[in-house]
Amino acid sequence: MLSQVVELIESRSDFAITSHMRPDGDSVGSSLGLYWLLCALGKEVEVIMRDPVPYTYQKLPGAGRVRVTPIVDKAYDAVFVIECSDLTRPGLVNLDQQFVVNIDHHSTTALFGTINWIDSTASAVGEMIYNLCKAIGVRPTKEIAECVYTALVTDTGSFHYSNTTERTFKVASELVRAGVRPAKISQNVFNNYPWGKLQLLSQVLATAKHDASGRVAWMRQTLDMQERAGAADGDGDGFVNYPLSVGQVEAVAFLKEHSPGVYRTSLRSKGDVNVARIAEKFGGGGHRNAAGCTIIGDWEEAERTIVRLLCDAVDGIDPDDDTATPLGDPEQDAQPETVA
Ligand SMILES: [Mn+2]
Repeated sequence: MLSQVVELIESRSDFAITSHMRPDGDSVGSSLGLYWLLCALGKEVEVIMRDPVPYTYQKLPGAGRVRVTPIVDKAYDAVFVIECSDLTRPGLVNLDQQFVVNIDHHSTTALFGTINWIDSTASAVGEMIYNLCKAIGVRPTKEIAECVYTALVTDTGSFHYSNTTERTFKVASELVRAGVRPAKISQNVFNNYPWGKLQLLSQVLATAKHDASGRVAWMRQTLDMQERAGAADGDGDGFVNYPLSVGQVEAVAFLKEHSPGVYRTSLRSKGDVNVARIAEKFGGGGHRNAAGCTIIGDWEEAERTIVRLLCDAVDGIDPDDDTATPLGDPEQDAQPETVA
């Protein structure tokens, strides 16, 4: 919990911060926000990640200082693990030999840390980092504020998603007071795509389909499309939201070919339609309106299975009432996509 994190930071001096593979706005923003907070306290600290900071977040203060490494190669007083459902998600060898502090806002996270600070009411881990600032008595610097604001604005879909609360706006307002220029952050994050991403989007959108009712939509991305577009691995992130912009559509699946026969699947929904329940059937997880899982098998079969479950979900049928066995092996190789 928070008080344990405060006590740990006050009593120790040499820290590392890490987050999940293929980091997103919340993981990069929160990691760097915590980095600048610990710097402000005069601590030794570095951010270590298995994957590089995506192009979209490279303008964040401190992004250039992130050390990309597949292994934890020294002993720290503690390692903060941000936004991870379990200790394998950072993809770092020897992480299990460190004193681990687990900080997350997903209620489904495993309690893998020596200290676990989980707040499922926070819209983003960024909001928790802001609370940590307050608790430890550090005024948010411009660097902290820009990083934390980026976490907030990405994880709430620009304050569109249902995780956006009064508290989110209050924190955002205080971050603006601390020096954040929202238009500048939005420009850097949302109007800063590489050309390849646009080309990839045009190919992916061309595959979009919907069921007879128009309430369920799905689309796919193949490795071949990615190569033709000259797109990077994370360039398909966020595409799942496009079909949801259609008024009638209540649930969306986006199947992204990760390697032959392995599909990273993002699920989104509106209102009461619970896609986390579906993701869990494949060993994934997430929130009611945003979840993810990995499906292993044949394209057509994978699509059919997930579409049927989504159709059931919009009709109010519980996925566990269904006797059909889903594709994929939840015990093997499946891990949640990172979701807001
Ligand atoms: Mn998050």
